[in-house]
Amino acid sequence: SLFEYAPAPESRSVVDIAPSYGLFIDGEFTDAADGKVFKTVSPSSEEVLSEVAQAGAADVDRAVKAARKAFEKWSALPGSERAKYLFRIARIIQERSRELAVLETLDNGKPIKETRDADLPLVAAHFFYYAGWADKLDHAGYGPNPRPLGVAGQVIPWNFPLLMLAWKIAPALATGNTVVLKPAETTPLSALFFADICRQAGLPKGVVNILTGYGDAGAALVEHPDVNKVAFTGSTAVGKAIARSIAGTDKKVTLELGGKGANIVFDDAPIDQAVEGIVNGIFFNQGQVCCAGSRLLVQESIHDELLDSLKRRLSTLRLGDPLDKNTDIGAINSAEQLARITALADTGEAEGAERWSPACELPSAGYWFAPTLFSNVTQAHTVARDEIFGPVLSVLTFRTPDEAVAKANNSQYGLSAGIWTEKGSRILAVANQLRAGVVWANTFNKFDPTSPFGGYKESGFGREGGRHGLEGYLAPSHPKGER
Ligand code: TXE
Repeated sequence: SLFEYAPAPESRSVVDIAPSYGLFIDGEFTDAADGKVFKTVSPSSEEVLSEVAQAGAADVDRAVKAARKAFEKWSALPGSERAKYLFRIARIIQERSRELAVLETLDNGKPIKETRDADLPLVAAHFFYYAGWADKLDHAGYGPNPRPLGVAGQVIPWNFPLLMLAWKIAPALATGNTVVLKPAETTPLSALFFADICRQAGLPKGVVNILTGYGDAGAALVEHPDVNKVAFTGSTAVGKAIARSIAGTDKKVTLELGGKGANIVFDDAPIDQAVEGIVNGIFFNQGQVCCAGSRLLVQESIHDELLDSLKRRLSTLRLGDPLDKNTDIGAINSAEQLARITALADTGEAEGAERWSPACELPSAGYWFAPTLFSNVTQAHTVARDEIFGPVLSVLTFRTPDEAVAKANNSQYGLSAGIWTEKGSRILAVANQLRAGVVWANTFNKFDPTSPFGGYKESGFGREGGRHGLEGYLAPSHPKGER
């Protein structure tokens, strides 16, 4: 009947995954110079999906050379020509979005509902948005000849593989830079499919190069002397190491690192709406989100009521096969990440917080972690301080707006925050006092290519997205606009 909604699982046969892939250098797929390969597995089943080439320093050098060579012609193209390629890429992404969504879900473990409705539409939107900028840079206050930097070395994480690629590649190409990008070792496949899309779009050879591999390849890339711009998203530890390694060079750098976002719920908040926002804030992508609302700050007077509603809502979440369209909670991306989450969550109990999870059965194969809530958390607890990067929410209380602000800001990070209240004046007052790159009001995890994103403190620096995202890829214009 019309009232029964039970969509079938998405079929994995919509995507054709080859048994092996090479590196994408100068428009061709090629083996690593030393012939090394590694396997990528599906975190929900531990099935080997494919074997991909493992880049080393020699491959990095080859890719940077290809990007340097391509830069001359690419940067000399009129913006309107570069726009055409970006629009073409955006449209192919839309046309192939079902295939890409299934691929991303298989390689990453996140629910198809998310790849289909969030990741893929945002990926296409990013390319459309920056395509729109490519021919308008001359008129946007960047001087008559806005200059690209050269070769961009980009290193991305595994939590939003294709979206992070879009955040990095779209503004780089729009501004006339060329790219060498290294995806994370646990999620190489969508970047390789993107390489194929570049070929399909007829993008000139060498403008985009994709190097699959580990951290050593990432380090060789950012340290390469012919790389002019470094863009990194990942852990704070690696971000700091990168900043140190390029100190003293003239490379331009943007770092997008960890977070410990506070979701602040005032006593006048619409509770049901807030519960949805809290759930979305921490359980979207299994909490493996840099701007996750991993700290819930709730006004004391509504603590019990809110916690009851939250527990009821968590009990309805469905965990399991990420290709099932009904699934809310998918797999954790890797065994390493699962071990990290487990260890951090265990400190919660050991340090005296109260742990709760809804009844749910974890599949026997793959990497899984049940949605977890810690109450009676104090600011000293590890679960209130460290980024867990998993489906774990820590609940703290406050009495006054000032106390809420103080607690929200009591973090080494400053990436995101949320405010839930009916009072517009309070939204403005509190938002202005929060040291967070993005503050959402009565919503959470809302993204748009037109909005800049980035952090304060140890969450990194520079902004991606929006007009601000262009600045990270342009040289300061010459006083008289001379080149
Ligand atoms: O990150 P890494 P990991 C946080 C999150 C998570 C923790 C560890 O808390 O639990 O980091 O995750 C490449 N030079 N975030 O170990 O190592 C690596 O190959 C250059 C938050 O996966 O930072 C991958 O491509 N590159 C975050 C990318 O860096 C290096 C997203 C990220 O991996 C490198 C991911 C090196 N020395 C993790 N070492 C966010 N901000 O969203 C590794 N890499």
